[in-house]
Amino acid sequence: MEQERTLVLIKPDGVQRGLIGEIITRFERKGLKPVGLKLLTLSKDKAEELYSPHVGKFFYDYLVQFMTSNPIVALAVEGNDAIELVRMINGATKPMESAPGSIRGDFSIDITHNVVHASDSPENAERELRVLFDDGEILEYQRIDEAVLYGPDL
Ligand code: FUP
Repeated sequence: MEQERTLVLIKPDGVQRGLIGEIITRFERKGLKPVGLKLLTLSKDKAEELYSPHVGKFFYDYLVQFMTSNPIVALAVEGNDAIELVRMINGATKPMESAPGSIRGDFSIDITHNVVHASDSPENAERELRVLFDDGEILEYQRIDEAVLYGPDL
C-alpha cells in the first residue's frame, strides 16, 4: 500500500445533474481525503492537455467539446492506493460494464457522458493534477479519523 494522490473530475453532466455532493461523499466515506477542490469551466487548451493520450482517436474531438461545454469540478484526493481505488469507485468506462454501486454504474448510460474522470497511472495523475491545480492549490492536513481508518503502525 502506498499513499497516492490522484485527480478526479466531475464532468459537465455530473455538475448539471446536481451530483457534486453525491460524488464527493462517495470518496470521503471510503476514507479518501480531498486535498484540492474547484469548480471551473475547462478551457480548450487544458482539455486537450488532459486528453493528450487520446489525440487521434475517433472520440477525441467530441470528448474535448463535451468537457469544455459546461462547468466541471476538479478534485484532488489522497489515500492509500488512491489511483486504483478511485477508478474502482468510478466504475468501468462502458455503461454495460460499470457495476451497480460504482458512480458510473449507478448514474450513467453513455460512454462519453459518464459523470466522472480519474487518472489511470501515477504518471498521468501527476500530469493531470498539474493541468488542473496550480502550486499552492493542493493542501495538506490530517483527517481526524486517519488513525482509525488505517489502524496503528505495527
Ligand atoms: P476512463 O479511463 O474510464 O475514463 O476511459 P478511457 O481512458 O478509455 O477514455 C477516456 C474518456 O474518453 C472516457 F471517459 C470517455 C471517452 N470515450 C468516449 O467518449 N468514447 C469511447 O469510445 C471511449 C472513450
